Amino acid sequence: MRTQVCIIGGGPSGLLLSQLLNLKGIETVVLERKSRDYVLGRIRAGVLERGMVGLLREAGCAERMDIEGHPHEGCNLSTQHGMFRIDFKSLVNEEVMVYGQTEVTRDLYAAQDRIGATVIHDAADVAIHDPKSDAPYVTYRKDGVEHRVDCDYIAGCDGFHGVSRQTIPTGVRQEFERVYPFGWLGILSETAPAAEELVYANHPRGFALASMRSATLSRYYVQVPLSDKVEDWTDQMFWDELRRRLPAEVAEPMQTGPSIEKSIAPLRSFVCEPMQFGRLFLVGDAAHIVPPTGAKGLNLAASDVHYLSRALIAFYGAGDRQGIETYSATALKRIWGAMRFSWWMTSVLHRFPEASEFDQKIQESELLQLEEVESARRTMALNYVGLPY
Ligand code: RFL
Ligand code: PHB
Repeated sequence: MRTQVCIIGGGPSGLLLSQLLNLKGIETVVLERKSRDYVLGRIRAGVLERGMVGLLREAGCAERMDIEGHPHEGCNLSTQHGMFRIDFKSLVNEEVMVYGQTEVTRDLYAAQDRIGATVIHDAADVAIHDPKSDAPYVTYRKDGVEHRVDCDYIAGCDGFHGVSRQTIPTGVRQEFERVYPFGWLGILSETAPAAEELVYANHPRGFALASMRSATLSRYYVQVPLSDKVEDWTDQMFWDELRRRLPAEVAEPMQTGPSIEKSIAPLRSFVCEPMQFGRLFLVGDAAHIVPPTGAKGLNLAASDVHYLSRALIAFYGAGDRQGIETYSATALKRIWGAMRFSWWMTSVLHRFPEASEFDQKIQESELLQLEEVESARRTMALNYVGLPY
């Protein structure tokens, strides 16, 4: 088989890239290791930046998001002094869209089906060959049969555990990492959200977040030690702990019910540089991971797709190689901005086991500054709604 761009991974990065390229007449083949149902079963991000919302509209798959998504003009931070609001609208005249990653992915698959794009599921043993040559190709196995895809370019959209990043020789790639000494225990429940907007809580017992997917579906998280196992947490224990950490005005009226999903995610910051190697480009989680505190993971994947799709469209349309040659540097500049913000939000909102009393006072002072100083809130709002592309 021959195509112009072979895309490894059928998560949000791979599907969005495929959709944007196909709409400009560029041929793609998407190779996904898992089944479609498996990919759609993942519960992940819930907050979309303005840039991602714009890209989904451009990709022709925003119809349902525009009806069912919830624009939020602010969020709340809760500290030992009480709760205060970060008003995105008045601070930076922007908003974010609350619409789940699962729904985004579902809409992307539907859009790919509509235009007849090639998405191959259950593709095993995907391997990248000769990415530095002018004739790269990708091999995979499906139903016991070996296949080969010859292409011009390869987009590695295969997440943190994929093969694409590992294809870049260790002498070429440099990795930057911080692992945090805690995880997030998250649940999804068919209950009305506890508050109209998201509530991020810094509490002496640890961080908590009240988020949502819709008027009838809530998503909640609590910070837990890395040694905790999901089986150790009954629903009742989760609700009791969440209630302790959220401010009383949110916790008391909060509806509870059985969890329909429960999992623990570790928190890390990770960047791989460079994000290109010959004709291979890394996109999304394949190249970087952020802790979820700033709600940036999915949004960063979208900004990579923005830069790479523009670059490939300029190349195929006008023979312009500039965007292709500078993809890594352009994408990394914005990635490091979001890395800094996610690290900062994680640092001010969590309780770190090794924190000294001095560290604790500094954290309290930082939160007080956010509460009292408008320019501090503006900087946070600017980053939360997303830096411009
Ligand atoms: P994905 O979504 O991981 O998709 C990669 C796809 O590639 C496939 N794949 C392969 N295919 C072929 N061959 C191989 N060898 C392959 N290896 C892997 C995988 O099956 C998968 O379908 O990466 P992508 O598209 O870059 O999208 C990134 C986002 O998914 C990610 O940044 C966010 O979900 C991160 N994230 C969160 N982000 C937020 O903004 N807010 C959140 O609340 C949030 N919660 C989360 C998260 C990520 C989590 N992970 C990764 C465990 C919660 C969790 C649990
Ligand atoms: C979520 O709804 O899953 C969510 C929202 C905001 C975050 C992280 C996760 O910062």
